[in-house]
Amino acid sequence: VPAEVARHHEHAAGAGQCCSAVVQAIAAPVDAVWSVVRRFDRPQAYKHFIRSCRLVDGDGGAVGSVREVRVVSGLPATSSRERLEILDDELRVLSFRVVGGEHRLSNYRSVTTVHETVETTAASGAGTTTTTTLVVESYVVDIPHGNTADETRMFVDTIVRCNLQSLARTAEQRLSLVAPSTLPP
Ligand code: A8S
Repeated sequence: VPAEVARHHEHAAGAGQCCSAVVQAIAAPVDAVWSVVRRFDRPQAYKHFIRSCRLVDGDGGAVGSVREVRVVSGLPATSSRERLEILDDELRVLSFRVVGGEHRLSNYRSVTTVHETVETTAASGAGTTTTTTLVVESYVVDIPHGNTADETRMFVDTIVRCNLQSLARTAEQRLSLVAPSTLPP
C-alpha cells in the first residue's frame, strides 16, 4: 500500500472516541470494485442497511456533496446525513463524514481505499498471475454515552464488514455477468 494512501487511514481518535479498520479481499478487478465504491450517490448498491439515498447538496461527484440515507428498520437509527470529504479516482480513496441524522454514531468519519493485488498461483507447474482487489475501510467515531469503546467497535465493525462482504458479492457478480461477452464466440 503506497504511503500516500496509507496515510488516509491514520485517524486521530480524541478522548471519548474510538477507531478501527476492516479489510476485505475481493475476487474482481480493482476497477470493477472502485466503480461501485466511488458512487457516493448510490451507497445502497452494496450497503444493505440503507433503504434509500438522496442528495441534498452537490452532484455526488464533488467534495462537499451531502447525501441523506434512510436506514432499514431494526437498527438503533432511522437516517443519516453524510458529507463527501475525499473522492480521489487516481488513488482510489473515498471518505465521508456524518454531519447529522437520527442515530447514535456522532462524528463518524470513514475512509475507504481500494487496492490492486497480484496473486501468483502455481497452476499445473506454471506460475499464473491473477489480479484481485483489497478494500481497506477505517473509521473514527464518538463512543455513545452508556457504551464502551469495545461495544462501539463491535457494532460498527459488524456493519462495515457486512457492507464489504456485500460489496465483494456485488463486484464478483458483475464480473460474471460481463465476462462471457468478452470471450470469443
Ligand atoms: C457506512 C457505515 C456505517 C453506517 C451506519 C457504520 C448507519 O448507516 C447504520 C446504523 C447506525 O446505527 C448508524 O459506511 C448509521 O454506512 C447502518 C445510520 C450511521
